[in-house]
Amino acid sequence: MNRTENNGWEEYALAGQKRALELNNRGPMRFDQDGFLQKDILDAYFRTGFYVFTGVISEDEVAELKEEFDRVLDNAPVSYDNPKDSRGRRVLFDGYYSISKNESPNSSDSPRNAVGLVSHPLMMMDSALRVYGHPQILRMVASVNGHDFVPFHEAVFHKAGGVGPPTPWHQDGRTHWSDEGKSLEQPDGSGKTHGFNLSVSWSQGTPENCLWVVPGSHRQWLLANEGEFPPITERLPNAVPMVLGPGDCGMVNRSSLHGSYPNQSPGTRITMVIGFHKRNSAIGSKTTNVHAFKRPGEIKDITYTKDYVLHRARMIPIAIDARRQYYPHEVPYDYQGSYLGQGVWNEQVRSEISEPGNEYWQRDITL
Ligand SMILES: O=C(O)CCC(=O)C(=O)O
Repeated sequence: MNRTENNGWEEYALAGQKRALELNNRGPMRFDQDGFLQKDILDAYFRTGFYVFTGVISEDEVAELKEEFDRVLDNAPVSYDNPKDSRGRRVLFDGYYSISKNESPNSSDSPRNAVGLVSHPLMMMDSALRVYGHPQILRMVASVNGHDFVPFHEAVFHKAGGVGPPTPWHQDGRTHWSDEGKSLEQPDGSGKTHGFNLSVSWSQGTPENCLWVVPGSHRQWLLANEGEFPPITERLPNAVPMVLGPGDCGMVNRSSLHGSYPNQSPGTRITMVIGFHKRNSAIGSKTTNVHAFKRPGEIKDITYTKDYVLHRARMIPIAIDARRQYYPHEVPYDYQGSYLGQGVWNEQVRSEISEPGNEYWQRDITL
């Protein structure tokens, strides 16, 4: 029996969808005459801790993302011990795949289905790099973080139909809380922040396979005062599903409590998480970095220097230039932030950003 037939899941999912629609935090990106997101959108994001932007990525661009990601999945390693794909080919990005060992009775043996996460897609998929330079997305980012925003981290979540692993309930932000666990981010978005995850979707989300968020949970850290996150086996009564269709983008404050249930539905969910910080929330912050690794699982203590942050910021103008070359008729985003290095895209830069031991993601910014 799957979860949708069992134990009140259907009622839970329906009630969650109803609550989600009542939040008024969903719709297309709308900008004012100065190029900033309309105030009602920003207010809804600051109030609820997330926002769904519909129809951001065009159908053609979604098709390119799907096609390139299919190739990445086809080249997944058979296992962590066997760096060959299922056709015996060398894995181009060995070490970048997180593979789940599935005990489910529906489990398929396909190495593709076992992939739960692919880290650092900007150096694997030119279509992903172009999305990273998308002018509407970057205008939205500047509206939330100010013009001198800087990168966070990127990865593709792959929740295969029937076998997709859950994502435990968690709040990502670990740095900018008071001793009592109050958010240093102010209700209007000012102050130090943990930035946001932007899930770019190229699949059809459903309550069964999508990310769920607890609205308003970004104001208080559950781990403060020796607190804990609830287990993902718990269906939180206030959580709502963040359902994304192909081309939609879901922005989630990294302080919000979020997670996803095991995907027992037939539909696979694929979302690429990209994200950005305020530069002033990053430089000088002392924290534990969990992202600057080939795949999740390691940690290091770090204080972010200006040099570290500005080197990583170079990926923004690189992506804008890659997009400008591919879409010569589109008005490119004019990045006002500082960065170190050349902000252009060519084959020399492709080698630079993927140089072993000095890959761009070695300066990912966990906050
Ligand atoms: O999409 C998911 O299931 C997890 C996303 C997430 O936890 C994150 O981006 O921090």
